[in-house]
Amino acid sequence: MCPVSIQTVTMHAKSLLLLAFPLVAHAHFILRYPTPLGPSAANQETAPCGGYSFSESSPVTNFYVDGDAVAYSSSHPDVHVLYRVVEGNKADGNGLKWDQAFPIINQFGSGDFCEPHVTVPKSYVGKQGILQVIQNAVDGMLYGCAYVKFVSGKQPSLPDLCKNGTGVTAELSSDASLQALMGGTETSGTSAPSPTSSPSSASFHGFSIVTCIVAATVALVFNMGL
Ligand SMILES: [Cu+2]
Repeated sequence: MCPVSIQTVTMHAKSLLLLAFPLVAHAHFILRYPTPLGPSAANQETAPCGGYSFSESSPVTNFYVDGDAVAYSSSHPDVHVLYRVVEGNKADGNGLKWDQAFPIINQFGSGDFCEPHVTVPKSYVGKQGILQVIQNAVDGMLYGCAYVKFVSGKQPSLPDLCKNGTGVTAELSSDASLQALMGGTETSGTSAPSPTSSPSSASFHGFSIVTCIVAATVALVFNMGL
């Protein structure tokens, strides 16, 4: 349902390609806190940790189970986000028992975003594990992980990295694809319908939005006679 005719798009296919590249090759999101397994977003669509895995040299951050900060910088202005944790140093494989650490949110605006009240079951205290952030974004599922040591209590002073950019907001939401990763239901207590849409339908929907934006940009540029 793009507000631009197909002919306009095909006529300016070259311009379309030129404009599409910067949209594809962007930074997705960068986990800032807790310290991520790795700093690059280059392979961020690779599950479960954006192309990184635990090693002996992985940074370890204390994480307060009764409330701590998870901060990232995001290039997408409209994403759904799942926060979850698992004991141990592996984030993939069968039989992993993930615990959701915050209700699914819809985060708006691009830039820094911090959720300062991420909580973990008290049974994690004294253990080490992986905190995973998954964004369902316009270009698909994106993954970032941090290796953490779970400690009791609440974060006494939020890190400087915990900040929100201008106009960056969030609200509680739901997302069938993300909920499916947790077995189809949210653990926040709110009733959620069982997931009926596959993860790929979200990607296709997203892709058509990108296509529309590019097409609209092309139309605008040519209407202005540039
Ligand atoms: Cu992206």
